[in-house]
Amino acid sequence: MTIIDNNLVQTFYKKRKPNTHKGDFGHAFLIVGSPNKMGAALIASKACLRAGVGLLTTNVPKEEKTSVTNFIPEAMLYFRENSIDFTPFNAVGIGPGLEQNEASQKIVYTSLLKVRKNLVLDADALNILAQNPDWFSQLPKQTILTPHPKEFDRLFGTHTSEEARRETAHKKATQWNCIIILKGHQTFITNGIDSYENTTGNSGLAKGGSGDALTGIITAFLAQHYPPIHAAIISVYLHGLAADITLSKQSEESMLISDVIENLGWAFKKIA
Ligand code: B4P
Ligand code: MG
Repeated sequence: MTIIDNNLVQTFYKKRKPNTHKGDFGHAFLIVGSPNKMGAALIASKACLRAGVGLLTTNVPKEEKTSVTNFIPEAMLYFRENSIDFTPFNAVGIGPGLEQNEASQKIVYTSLLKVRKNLVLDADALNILAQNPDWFSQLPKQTILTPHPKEFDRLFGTHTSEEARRETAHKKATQWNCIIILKGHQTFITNGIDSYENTTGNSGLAKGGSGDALTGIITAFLAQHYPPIHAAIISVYLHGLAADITLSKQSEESMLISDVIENLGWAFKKIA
């Protein structure tokens, strides 16, 4: 087991060169949000942009247009009613704030077939996968799954300890050639070959929206051409580090994920 700390992240973090343009930093696509859960879409989108992506397009229901444009003018929009052409995108994140309905199932399945690399599945995208286990065989190579323990058990059966979940995660990552991020205190990451344990983060993250931000950050690093295992490691590390930095002005009780996203910049400065 490798510990995720500043030294490890330094070995692959790519500091920006001065002579670069937005095309160098990729185009992320987030399929997120539904009429009752637009907060998740906004959180994931904001975190994605704060994690350095060159361009972000956010896929939301058409009636939610103004919430995205008002809150995140930097994001472009792609309405859910259209069938999706994935060709412009370097990385795709699906799940935060999505609902588990027929339309979402269709989107998840289409994405498994059409997105051939750099895919992140979270939240209801994972719950939909749990209901359709045959789809595991369709996962693009090195797809990143980001379950919390409850989502993990929906995917792979009930477990009685974290240790048991870690063992299953390792086996399933090997079986399906994917990366599993088992979230929680000391988040565990495995690609079925190597395993990692995170050292950053605090219980201020135990609040709605924290996982949505992580999905946005991972999608941003994938779009920036990080290999999926590096994208997983650096995202989990920075997400936790930004939460630790937030403790200088907030308590674990008062912290909001919006504060954490605002502190991503300070977290980047600590690894640069
Ligand atoms: P959902 O409705 O699925 O919650 P969510 O929208 O996915 O929440 P969110 O996206 O904000 O957080 P996530 O966990 O994805 O309902 C969650 C249900 O699962 C609830 O019933 C809850 O009780 C249960 N559940 C969640 N976590 C559980 C756990 N660890 N054990 C048992 N039951 C659990 O992402 C949270 C993020 O914050 C992750 O990145 C995580 O690593 C980080 N984080 C949370 N607590 C942390 C801590 N103490 N220290 C460090 N990091 C922490
Ligand atoms: Mg979540």
